[in-house]
Amino acid sequence: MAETTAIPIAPEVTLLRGHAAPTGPLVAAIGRIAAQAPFRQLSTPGGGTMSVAMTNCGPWGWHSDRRGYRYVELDPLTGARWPPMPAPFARLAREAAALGGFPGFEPDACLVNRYVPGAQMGAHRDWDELDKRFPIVSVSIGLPAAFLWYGATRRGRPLVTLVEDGDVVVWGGGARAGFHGVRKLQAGEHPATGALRYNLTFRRAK
Ligand code: MD3
Ligand code: FE
Repeated sequence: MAETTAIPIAPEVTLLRGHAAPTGPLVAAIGRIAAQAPFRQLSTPGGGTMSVAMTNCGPWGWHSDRRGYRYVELDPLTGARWPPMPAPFARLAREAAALGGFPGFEPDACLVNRYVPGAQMGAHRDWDELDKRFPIVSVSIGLPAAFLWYGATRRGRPLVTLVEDGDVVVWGGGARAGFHGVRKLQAGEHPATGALRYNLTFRRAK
């Protein structure tokens, strides 16, 4: 693993620029995960459909439908367990968390997001996990995107950080409750992913 500069972008939010590069092996692993647990656009409790397509690997997978948001052990689409978390994914998450100031992180869920141009993620916080003392680790792959950090409230102007292929963001502690989102993806071409962006978010769900 290349050494990385840890850039604090807000209290307890650390950007590890390029820490997950090269991302080719991650893209290949995503392809194997999606062959077992296909990407799908989830419904929200409000009746909408998310523009980001999702799948999961690891013991627990994040799911949304008319009944709400929750972690499930079986993929509702196939009835099967989620594909196992590849060992290099778990190692990347653990090492990044430690660099971000959160040693001892062992994720049991990895949400895989797939963005096409025009897809976006509105301001929200990741709040379906049992123990909020664990951080979240996010890995950006492919086309660049604008991360939006709102902090304690979803009102007001967010801090905008451009994240690129291989960038890793770790947030925990007080920032664990922070509202965040992703601005609408712009069209482009990336050697690792073509016209797409992927994001891995590693969580401790249970
Ligand atoms: C830290 N995913 O799946 S990671 C999610 O890129 C989710 O797909 C996003 O939010 C994605 O729940 C982003 C989280 C994130 C977003 C913005 C930030 C972390 C941030 C801005 C500043 C610092
Ligand atoms: Fe989130």
